[in-house]
Amino acid sequence: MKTVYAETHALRDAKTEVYGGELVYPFERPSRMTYILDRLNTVQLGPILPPDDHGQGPILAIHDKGLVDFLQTAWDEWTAAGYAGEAIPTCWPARRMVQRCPNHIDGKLGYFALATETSLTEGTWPAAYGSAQVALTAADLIRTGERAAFALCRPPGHHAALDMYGGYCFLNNAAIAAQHYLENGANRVAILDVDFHHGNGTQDIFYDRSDVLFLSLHGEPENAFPHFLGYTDETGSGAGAGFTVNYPMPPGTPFAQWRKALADALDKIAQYAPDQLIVSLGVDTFETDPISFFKLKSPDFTTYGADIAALGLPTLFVMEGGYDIDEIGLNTVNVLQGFLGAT
Ligand code: Q9C
Ligand code: ZN
Repeated sequence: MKTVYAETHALRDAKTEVYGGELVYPFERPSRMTYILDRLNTVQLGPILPPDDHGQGPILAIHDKGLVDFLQTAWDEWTAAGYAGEAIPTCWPARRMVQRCPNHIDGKLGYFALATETSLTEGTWPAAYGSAQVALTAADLIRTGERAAFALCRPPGHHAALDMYGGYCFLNNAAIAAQHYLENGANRVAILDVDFHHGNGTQDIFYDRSDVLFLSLHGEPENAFPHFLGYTDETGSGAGAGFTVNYPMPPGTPFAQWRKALADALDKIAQYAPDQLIVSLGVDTFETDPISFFKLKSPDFTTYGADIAALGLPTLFVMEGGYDIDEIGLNTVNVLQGFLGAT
C-alpha cells in the first residue's frame, strides 16, 4: 500500500495545550509521525510519496472562506495585538448571543474555535494546508487504480467543521477527500470514523446530504470530547435523513463490544454500496491512550483492518488521532496490514 506524507506537518509544533487547568506540551505532537514512519519502513508497507498541490479550491469546496482566511492570518493578528503566548480562545458566542464575526483577534478566535485546547501558532496554516493536500493526493492514487492508500495526515481533521477548528484539527482532510471523489465521478462516498472521538466536523459538513454516508464509533458524549455531538438520535436532516449513524460507547468498552458496532456499521456501508470508502483512522481507541477510554489491544487493530477489507471497496485511510506515541506506529500499521492480509 502506498503512503502519502508531507514534511510540512512539522511546522505545526505548538508548545501549549490547555489540559486539566494547566498548559502542557500538546498530545498531538510532531513525533507522532516519526513513530508511524518508522513502523511503515520496518514492515516495508510500500513507497512513501510526497503530495501534489491541488490548491485551495478543494478546501473551499468544504470549508467556509471566513475560516480559511482566518487560519492564514490569525497568527499575525495575534502577534500584532502584542500577546506573548500562543493564540488561545477565551470567549465564545454562547447561548442567546449573536453569531457574528467580530474584528478583534480575541473575538475571532472564539468565533472560529470549537474548543480551547488547540493553540494557534506560526506554522499551523502551512501544516494544515499540506495535510489536506496529502489526503487529496492519496485519494487520487485510488481514483487512478489503487485498491487502497494511506494518507498520513497531520494535523488531523475530523473535528474541523464547516466554519470551526479545534480538537487538534483545522481542515477536515477526510471531508475534503470525499468531496474530491464526488467532483471526479463518484456518486456515493462512505466515511467510517474509527477514531476514539466523535467526528463532529465530518458529521456537521455532510449532515443534510445523501451523497456521503457518515458513521462514527466513539466515546459517548456524556463522557468524551467533543461532548456536544455524537448521540444516536443524530441521524441526518432533510435529504441527509438516515445518512448519519453514531455508535457512542461507554468507558471501558472492550474490543468485542466495539467490533459489534463496527460490524453493524460495515453492514450499513455495504447496503449503501458507495463508490469509495474513506476511513478516518484514529488509534486513540488503544487501551493505554492517555486521553481516551476504550480498551483495544494491538492485535485488535489487525483484526478490524481485515474486517474493513471484507467490504471489498476501494479504501482511503486518513490518519486522525492516537496519542500513546510508543505504540502509535504498531497500532496504525496493524490496521493497514490487517486490511492487506484480507485482500
Ligand atoms: N480530557 C483527535 O483525536 N481534548 N482529537 C480532550 C480530554 C481534546 C482529540 C480532553 C481531544 C481532541 C483528532
Ligand atoms: Zn481522537
